[in-house]
Amino acid sequence: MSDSPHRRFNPLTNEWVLVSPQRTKRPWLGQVEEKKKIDLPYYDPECSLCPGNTRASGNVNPAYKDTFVFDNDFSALLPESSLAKSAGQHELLREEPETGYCKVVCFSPRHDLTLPDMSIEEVELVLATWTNESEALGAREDISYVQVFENKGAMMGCSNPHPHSQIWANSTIPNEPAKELASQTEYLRQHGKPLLLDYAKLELESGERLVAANEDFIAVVPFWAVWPFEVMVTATRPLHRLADCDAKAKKNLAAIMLDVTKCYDRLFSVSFPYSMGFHQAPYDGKAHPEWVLHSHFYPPLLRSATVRKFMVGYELMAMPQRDITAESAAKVLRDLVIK
Ligand code: H2U
Ligand code: ZN
Repeated sequence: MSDSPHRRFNPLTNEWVLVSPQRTKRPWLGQVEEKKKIDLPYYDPECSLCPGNTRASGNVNPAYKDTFVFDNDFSALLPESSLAKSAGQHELLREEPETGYCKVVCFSPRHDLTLPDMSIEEVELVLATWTNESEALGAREDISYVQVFENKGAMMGCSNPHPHSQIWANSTIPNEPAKELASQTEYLRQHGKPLLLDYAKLELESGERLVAANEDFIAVVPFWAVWPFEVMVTATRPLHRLADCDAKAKKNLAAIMLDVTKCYDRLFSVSFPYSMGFHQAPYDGKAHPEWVLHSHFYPPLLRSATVRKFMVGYELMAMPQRDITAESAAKVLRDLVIK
């Protein structure tokens, strides 16, 4: 692998990333900080997500025992929009109504847990909840796309440590999945095979960017990763959405999510912050043979529990840039996966 500056292409988004491996002689400078263990209570009377507590809206959470779903009290999308699709607007000043639904999904009644602290059965239950909610929202006439995501840690703007995720469902397909849809559609047209299945095959053959693998999924630091320890989990067979996973695939997906999040926590001896989300095939009423179910983990940390990567100057003005290569990052993470 070249040690000189180069750029790598992300075939899912059609964007390039600048890689400057010469800037780090070693993949990871090994600055280890004291583990700042924040002892959270099992139940926090002030937490808006704990069982039995009252939320900002005045609604009271039930005494839930496993997962719990509610409509976001501060939804970014609403089922109705008063904005009319106006004709005659200038092409430089376009606006359109956007409608949808926002949900919050609590993983557990336990305030002090995070995904990697949970058992595989508990993670499977979270997957089942995401699946059911996605299918219910996706079945609606007014929905074209369902985004499941988790912001973890204050560094990623997460407002509350209580383990939870969100689901936003839109009437249109948002930017990132729209780019992925175009690329995957074009790749299938040209090659007759889904882009991500071909990519997964390459990664399984080479192994150099692999973090974990099982019969249905691989976790890799993608060739085109932007964030230092970015990981993509992708299916290795034609699964389009969470709902396409049978019991075995669901177990394997839960297992690989635990592999990834546990090795993340070991990396800098800290509860590892990230934004994670699933990219499922759009729910726009069309068949999606091009689409392969996958998730992206975007963690901000670079060298320690406190040294983060900023996407600033050059990244904002020109293109994303990274120092450590995807291969170096993958090796560090792979060595931290418990076999
Ligand atoms: P984060 O995952 O970014 O922390 O967001 C939590 C969501 O929970 C946030 O979108 C919602 C916020 O609107 N929320 C409620 O719906 N009710 C509350 O009482 C607190 C938080
Ligand atoms: Zn709580």
